[in-house]
Amino acid sequence: MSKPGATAEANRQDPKDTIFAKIVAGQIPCKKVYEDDLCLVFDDIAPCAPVHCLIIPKKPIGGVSDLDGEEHKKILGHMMVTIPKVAEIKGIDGYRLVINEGVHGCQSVRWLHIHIIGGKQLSWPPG
Ligand code: D5M
Repeated sequence: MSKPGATAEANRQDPKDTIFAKIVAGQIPCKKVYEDDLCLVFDDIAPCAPVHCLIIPKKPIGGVSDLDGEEHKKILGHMMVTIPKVAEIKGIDGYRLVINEGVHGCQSVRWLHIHIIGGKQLSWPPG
């Protein structure tokens, strides 16, 4: 089943024109969970579990298929080591990380983000 918004048009968007660019710029509000120089974490607007956050880089990166080079390695590594801090803030000790990439991956916002999903017993496979 496809997801509303995960369209070819959305996935052609320049990351700088996405809603997450506006969140990073402080032009629209978010429920902030954590922030530092490289990344921002906020609650997903449409949570699929009791805890559902998004961790995003502050620099515009469209998605996994745009990753390249040392700066991106640093940013992604930093995001990964930030995730346990987010889990601690949210009080969860088990969770799932999801990155949707492109139309077939159901990505709807073309700014790289990792979903952090938890706060309940999750099932597998995700489908
Ligand atoms: O995930 C994109 C996610 O972004 C989706 O779960 C909804 C969420 N979203 C969209 N707009 C907002 C705002 N304004 N605040 C918080 N969360 C938002 P994807 O994997 O691209 O489908």
